[in-house]
Amino acid sequence: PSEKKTISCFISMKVGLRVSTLPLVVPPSLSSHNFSIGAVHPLTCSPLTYRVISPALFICTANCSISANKIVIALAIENWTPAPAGGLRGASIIDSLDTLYIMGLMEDYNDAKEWVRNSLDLNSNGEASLFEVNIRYVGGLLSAYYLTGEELYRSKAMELGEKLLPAFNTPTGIPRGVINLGSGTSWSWGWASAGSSILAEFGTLHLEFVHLSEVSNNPIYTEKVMNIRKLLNKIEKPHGLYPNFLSPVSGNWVQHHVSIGGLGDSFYEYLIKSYLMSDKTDDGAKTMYYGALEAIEANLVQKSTGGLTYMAEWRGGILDHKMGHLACFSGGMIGIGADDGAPDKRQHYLDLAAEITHTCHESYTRSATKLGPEAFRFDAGAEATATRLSDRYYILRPEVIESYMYMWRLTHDPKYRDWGWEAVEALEEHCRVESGFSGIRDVYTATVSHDNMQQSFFLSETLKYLYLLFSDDDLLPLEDWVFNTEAHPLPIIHKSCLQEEATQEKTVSN
Ligand code: DMJ
Repeated sequence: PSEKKTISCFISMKVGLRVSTLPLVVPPSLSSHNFSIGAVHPLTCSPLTYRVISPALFICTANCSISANKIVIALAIENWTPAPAGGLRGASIIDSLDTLYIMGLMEDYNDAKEWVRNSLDLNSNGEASLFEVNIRYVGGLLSAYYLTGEELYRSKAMELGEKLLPAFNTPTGIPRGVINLGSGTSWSWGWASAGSSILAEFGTLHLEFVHLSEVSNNPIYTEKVMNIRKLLNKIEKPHGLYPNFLSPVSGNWVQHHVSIGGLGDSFYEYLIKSYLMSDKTDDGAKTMYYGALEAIEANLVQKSTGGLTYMAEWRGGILDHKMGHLACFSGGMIGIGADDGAPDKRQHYLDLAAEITHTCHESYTRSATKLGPEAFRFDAGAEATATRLSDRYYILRPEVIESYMYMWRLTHDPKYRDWGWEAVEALEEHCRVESGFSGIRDVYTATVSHDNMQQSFFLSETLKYLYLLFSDDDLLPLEDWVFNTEAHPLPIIHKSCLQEEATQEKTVSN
């Protein structure tokens, strides 16, 4: 069948591998997986503590009494997070499918798969976020399909993709942010100014939609996202910047607030990743990415009095010297894009990526828990610390660890593994609760107060990026995979693959 041809074709020609049978990634066996952390961290890593970050997902520490795997999957099933997905159940299960598989937790992975087969109902009535459903569910299902070759995931992803299409029925084709999957009606978030759509939401569909077209052989998904790009290219951008709010009716910016953190973040990430996922053929995405990065550097990147590089927020030309935890993904993003920048900029981009990652690490080291706040500031005497009570929480977010993982892969500087290990220890000490991991309300207080919430992205992103940080580079190599913004790996669509497909199609039609 054609989908099997496509899936096996995605494997990189560079490593000389041809896979004729599925799956693309063979899960490691629990006993044989070899972790290299001991080699770089002799001080803190005894053989016992290696296992904290082993496939058993942080669970096999000395005083662990419950089976590792059961904790993860029980949590996934009981604490499915309804909030982001409007009645759509099982966010934690879908978000953890690939993590479980990659870590070789096959018993739990199989339980999760059975849940998808028997209980995942995509006809929910409620307020679902197009963005969250796309990055967590479509991304999670596609990634599970590509990793395992299970048809179940492909058909669920296609069914869901089709249900998202009505959100694009607007005068401009810019989708609205909210959709009822049962009825197909869609509307804008009540809190977004003047019925606008949000840059980080409508700009974070490209990777999944291109792959939806791949697996369904239906170009409509690619057409929808290419139309968004066309409009963004056409409209005038203040100082070359992309504001966070756009009207899906008029196609104009609604206000001039620019952020590389919340509301803007993953739009930029998807530009460079679209380019990389196209095997560097998508020049439109490349041009937009480097153009945007230049504007960001000229207008948002700042150096603090203490010498820390950070990304400020921009409100109609006025800078707010605040950096959100969310914006810390940008170290990794600038890092993976460094190599394809103008030759005279490559080292500069790598340096910038390292500086931002360093700043984000500082936001962790300057707290009592060694975990970072939701936002930190560089004004009124503050240097990478939160000054407002409302910014002091940590909800198990991945972005800082994500940048460590990319910077480790790009430089192999052991400090990134050291920093990742500090985060492991802090998570163990402050976030572990009896039934899993919880966010905390104030990173500056060592006697923590838990928020009793384990976000699904902890399973899909935070744990996966930590696992990859301490694994060898050939586990999901960056030459073959891009991670969507929820850390779900999607294969790079290699040029040689497309050529091969075209030849085969020609032969068939002859
Ligand atoms: C995730 O759902 C995604 O990474 C998204 O792009 C931003 N926020 C969360 C994690 O913090």
